[in-house]
Amino acid sequence: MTEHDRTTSGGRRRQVSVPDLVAGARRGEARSVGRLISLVEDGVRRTAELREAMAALAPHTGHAHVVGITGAPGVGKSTSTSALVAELRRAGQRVGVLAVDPSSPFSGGALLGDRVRMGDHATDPGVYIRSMASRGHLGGLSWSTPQALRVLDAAGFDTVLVETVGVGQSEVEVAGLADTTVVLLAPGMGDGIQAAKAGILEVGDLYVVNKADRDGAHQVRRELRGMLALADRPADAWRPPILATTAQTGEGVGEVVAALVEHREWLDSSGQRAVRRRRRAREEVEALAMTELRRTWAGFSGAAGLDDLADDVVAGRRDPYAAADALLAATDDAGGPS
Ligand SMILES: Nc1nc2c(ncn2[C@@H]2O[C@H](COP(=O)(O)OP(=O)(O)OP(=O)(O)O)[C@@H](O)[C@H]2O)c(=O)[nH]1
Ligand SMILES: [Mg+2]
Repeated sequence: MTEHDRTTSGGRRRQVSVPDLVAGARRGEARSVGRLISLVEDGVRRTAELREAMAALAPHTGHAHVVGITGAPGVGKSTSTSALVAELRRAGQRVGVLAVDPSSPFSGGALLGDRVRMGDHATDPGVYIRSMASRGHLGGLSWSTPQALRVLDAAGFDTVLVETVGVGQSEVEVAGLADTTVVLLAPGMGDGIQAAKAGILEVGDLYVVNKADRDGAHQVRRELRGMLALADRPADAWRPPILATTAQTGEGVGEVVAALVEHREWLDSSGQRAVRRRRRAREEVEALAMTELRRTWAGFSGAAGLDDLADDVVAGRRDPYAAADALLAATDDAGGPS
């Protein structure tokens, strides 16, 4: 995205006001949506604008069905996402796509291949596709991705697909963000073992074995079925279906959409949507508050500065509890994290 309307350090007036951007996004203008997400990516450097934007967007959120798509590198997440977009468009939905790269603090380049794979939708005004870095620090996914999701939600997309590579904690994190989490597997990648390791057996609402055209797809399904059967679930819990797709041809993708609809209905009838969204909001508020606190603490100088307190602890002049108390007291004196 080269169309950032960055404010310069000289404080020159920005070209587009936040209310204009929000209004544009609400009309479904891709350019405004893109600029708001850039604002999220710029994060702490543009806090005032970001706050203004989030305040203006808040009343318009809550409509979108957020679907997380996760799985090991190369299982076919981007190809599946593109096929899902096509299917959802056929059903008349407006669809947003957020491809989050949790391993990189930079967006754009690394996901160039995605732009090719999702190129079919590049000129469709009912589709918005954006790659985003999630930043390797201060909360990762839990900080920036929910805010980008809020932009897409307020922009009126019916479904928002969030693609995240399953590396370590990220599939658990994406599960925290989504209303419905789709875990993708594929034959020939040692996925069975990986699945157990990465804890994805707990997070999936739908399991999709992609590359069904390849040998071994049945085997993966069988293994997965066996492992999921061992999971302890209450009688009224959602039972994650295991589906098979060939994302390249679109085969089986209709069934995935049907399962998404079923899960969405279950979320509503069981009350789980509210439970999940509250948990999501709690984590978001906590992550933001922690970020603000750290920023405040890092800015302190003098007697209660974090470095000075650390020196006191190292030298034995204070114990860590007393130092923590002093830090918190100084935060209060500073008027709290505003
Ligand atoms: N045979 C076969 N190949 C597939 C299928 N779906 C995707 N592929 C291929 O698998 C490769 C990886 O697909 P991607 O969609 O980029 O996978 P990904 O999970 O998004 O990959 P990363 O984002 O790099 O983790 C590409 O070469 C695809 O063409 C399928 O159903 N069958
Ligand atoms: Mg991909």
